[in-house]
Amino acid sequence: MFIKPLVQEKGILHFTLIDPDKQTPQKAAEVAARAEACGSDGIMIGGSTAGYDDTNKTTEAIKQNCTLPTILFPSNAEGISEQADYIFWMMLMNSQDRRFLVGEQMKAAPYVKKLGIKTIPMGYIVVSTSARPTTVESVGDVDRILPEDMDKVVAYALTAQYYGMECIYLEAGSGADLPIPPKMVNVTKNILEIPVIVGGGIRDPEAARKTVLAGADVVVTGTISEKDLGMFEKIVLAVKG
Ligand code: 1GP
Repeated sequence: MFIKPLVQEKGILHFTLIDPDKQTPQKAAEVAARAEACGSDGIMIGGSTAGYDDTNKTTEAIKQNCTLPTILFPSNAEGISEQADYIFWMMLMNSQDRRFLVGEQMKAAPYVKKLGIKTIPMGYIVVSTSARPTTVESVGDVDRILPEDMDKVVAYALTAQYYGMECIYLEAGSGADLPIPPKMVNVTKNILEIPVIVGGGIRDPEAARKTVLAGADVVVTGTISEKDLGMFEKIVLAVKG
């Protein structure tokens, strides 16, 4: 167990997502150091196109510059690194493609065992909040969940919990038009006994605060730290405040 004890110790958490394909390892290390300095609680490393080399180099650079826990957030079996502390062991619950349910996982599992990376079992649920499908929606071939589909999101979330997942992640997709609606966060949180991670499309402190007030245990931001580090710091403060 990793997420629940960390929430019990530190309260609501903020995780910083770094995509190894969107910046150099050096820049990623700088962002990680800023994240630690302003109070973020963990560094997630992953992206839809990141392969082993980029993931490994970026994780190594981050570890040299930052003492926060590093958690791999892979989109496929290539996105691993022996430098990382943890890996989100994800099932894209609403995928219609076997690859994202068990296929990529069974490719990666022997390496995860060999490299000794600690797993955090997580039910990943992608919600369609954007006018056009986000990358994760398209690549993941999702059974669409619309922002008003409360019963559907709850059914997927409970399925994840009953599988024994340590947490669930409500994902609007990187750069989504809108974050996960607070009502959906609230409904999901109220029915589950496991922590709820929320990310995608959170670009300002107000959206971050609404997500926290709705019941998120962990708020994830990614794109904003590539674009505006000042705004990123304000978001971390809004989550932690
Ligand atoms: C994507 O939820 C994360 O997996 C972060 O999304 O890049 O929109 O912050 P953003």
